[in-house]
Amino acid sequence: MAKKTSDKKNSPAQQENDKTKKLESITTDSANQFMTTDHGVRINDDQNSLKAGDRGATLLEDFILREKITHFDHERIPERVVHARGSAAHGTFKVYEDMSELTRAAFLCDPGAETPVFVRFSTVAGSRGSSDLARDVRGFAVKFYTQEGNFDLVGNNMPVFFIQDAVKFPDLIHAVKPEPDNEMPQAASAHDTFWDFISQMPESSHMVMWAMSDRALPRSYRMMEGFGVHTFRFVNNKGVASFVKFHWKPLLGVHSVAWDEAQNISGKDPDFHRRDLWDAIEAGAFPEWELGVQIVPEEDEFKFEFDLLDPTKLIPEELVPVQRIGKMTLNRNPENFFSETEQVAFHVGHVVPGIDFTNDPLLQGRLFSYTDTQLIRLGGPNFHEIPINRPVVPVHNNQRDGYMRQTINRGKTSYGPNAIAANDPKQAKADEGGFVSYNERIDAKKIRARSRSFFDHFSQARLFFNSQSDPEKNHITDALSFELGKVKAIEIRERMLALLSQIDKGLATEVAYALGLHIPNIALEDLNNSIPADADRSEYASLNPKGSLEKSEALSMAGTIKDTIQTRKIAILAADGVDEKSLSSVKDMLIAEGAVVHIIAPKLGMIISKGNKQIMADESFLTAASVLYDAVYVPGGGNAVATLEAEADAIHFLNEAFKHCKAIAADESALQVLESTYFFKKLPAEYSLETVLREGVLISSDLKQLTETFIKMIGMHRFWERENPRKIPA
Ligand code: HDD
Repeated sequence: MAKKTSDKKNSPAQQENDKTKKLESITTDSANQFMTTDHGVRINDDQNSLKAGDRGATLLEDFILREKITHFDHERIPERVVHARGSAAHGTFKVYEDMSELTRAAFLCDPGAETPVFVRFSTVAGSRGSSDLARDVRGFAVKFYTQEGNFDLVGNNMPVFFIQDAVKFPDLIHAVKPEPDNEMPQAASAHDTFWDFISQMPESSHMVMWAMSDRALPRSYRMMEGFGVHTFRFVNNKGVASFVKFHWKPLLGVHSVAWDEAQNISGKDPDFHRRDLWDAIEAGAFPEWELGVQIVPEEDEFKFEFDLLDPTKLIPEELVPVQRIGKMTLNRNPENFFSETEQVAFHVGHVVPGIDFTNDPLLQGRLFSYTDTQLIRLGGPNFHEIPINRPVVPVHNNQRDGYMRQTINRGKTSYGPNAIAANDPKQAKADEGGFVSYNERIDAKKIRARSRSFFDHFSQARLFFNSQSDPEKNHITDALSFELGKVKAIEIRERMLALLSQIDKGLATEVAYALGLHIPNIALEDLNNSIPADADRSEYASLNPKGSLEKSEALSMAGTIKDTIQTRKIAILAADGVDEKSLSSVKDMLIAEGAVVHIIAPKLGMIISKGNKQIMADESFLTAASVLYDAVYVPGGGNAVATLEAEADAIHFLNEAFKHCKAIAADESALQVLESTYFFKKLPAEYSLETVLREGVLISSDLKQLTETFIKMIGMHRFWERENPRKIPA
């Protein structure tokens, strides 16, 4: 087995830590190696099978052929039943300050310690080959390889969930997955079975608002928040516990794309998010998140108007601020997708001393599901031995054997107590790092029921809606009108309208208008159809209190970080005759700010500038599309301007960028190109910095000033106000 000698070693993307070193020892590279069978025999002919004569039948004896075909036949494993499509990266985590007052978790107590992590982002509903840009929740699963064993924070990019009890998870997933008779639609919730289920489960209202918001269409995995969702527990050395909610805050801000754009990206580049993550890390632009915690002392458990154990509720940041306690940096792409990204096995039950569970019934069910699913997906109980899953600390116990066992356990004993081996491996006392479960008092009757404290199904859905900016609210209205518009059964649409009217009458009225329906009069008590057979309906009736908080700023993306253009993709449209200075000066300044700039021309190859300089085109109008960029610049240059003005694809590029509310800038000498767009005549006649920053379109002859303003515009991400009232036919 050859040690890896990849030239990636010298790139900034190759960062070493404990986990990397361990993986390195079993990573191979075939450079300068002979080809062998799986059993190490060198192969002389990999082009022809062994035959009885050169035109004869193939011989069964051909072990090289048999081995190769057999291995190929068995290459696939079942995809994850949910979160099948994902991509991952390695990195590190460092806590800012000693958190030992709250938790004994060693990796959170030593600011000097660097903990390796492996993070997998995913969509939920689609198959492995589906598009990254489906409207969906995104998985955000982090494996911390700590010195006390692995801790997995298996979260999503939304802080709440659709259901309150794990027993409903298979129903939820069956409802959202493609319908079983015809396996349609792929990676989409816009169909009858999903909304049929949702329309009878008012507890999903809050999560539905998140899923119909722009949060379901991230611009990048690097620009998403992450949430542990459930309330967990921190436990300190004295055994004192506090409730904790985990957050990931991206340092690039939280940004999304438009729905029309998402649909287009799905066709132009279904790997958009995967590529974006990979490219950023390869370029050394390492994505970063701060780990945040909301802490609630045990004695405050009942202080809130919602139940901390209810996973359809968040703790508004106004009530309990998020403390940022550390930073995660992703700095290395995997070497091999299957071995690492596909075989990684996360589990909410992988905790370390100092982190513990609560009785959230969704969390409790998850604690069973994750090991169980790995048994079928990875084929047996030894999946913890797959390199990506191994902790960086030694593993010793009396578990033995099973399919594909890797460890060679020495000695006679695989039981305890044992005298033969002096009772090794030994149990560890708490002060030796042994995991001791939090001593929660339990005194209850065995019962299948739901606590009444879980029955406010609407007030946080309303809080979320009220906290959105006007464009964000419009997007939610449009998303619901789209999704329910794809539903065929009128009664499902109507039930949804009744649910929506409990959240916000105006929202329900607008969606009803789009669907050409009236809001039916269904009483609050009759909305919930998720009730046990013998239950009294009234015991399961939804509640809809007003809620004491009107708005929570943190729930909107409008106020996110908007002062960086790091890794933003900018298109420069050019053709022969382009003014080289107008192109290069803007390009260089954008690159200096960390942006990625592509020159897009009518064809690939060299562009000859006005001054006869050769400039390489990165893409042509055939290979590129405006939906793959964040902003567009059009430089000057007489012939180039004439070419672009006559190039329908260039005009479409600009119209579409305008439609998707992106920053557009042009050298004044390229005015003609902009004049040919649909939107030009709709721009305000008066130009001031204020109108430019409102409209997001800038035309100027002062290239330095143009670039400075353009950089501000790109940092603002999108000019969503543009959508109303103008729609662009692009
Ligand atoms: Fe789950 C995978 C997140 C509820 C059962 N889940 C999975 C992954 C993420 C989440 C990010 C992908 C991990 C990876 O990248 O490999 N799941 C969540 C969150 C939930 C949640 C944030 C609610 C708060 N999940 C949930 C419930 C159940 C499951 C209630 C079952 C009772 N989830 C699974 C699973 C998966 C999974 C079937 C599929 C693949 C895997 O576990 O490893 O066990």
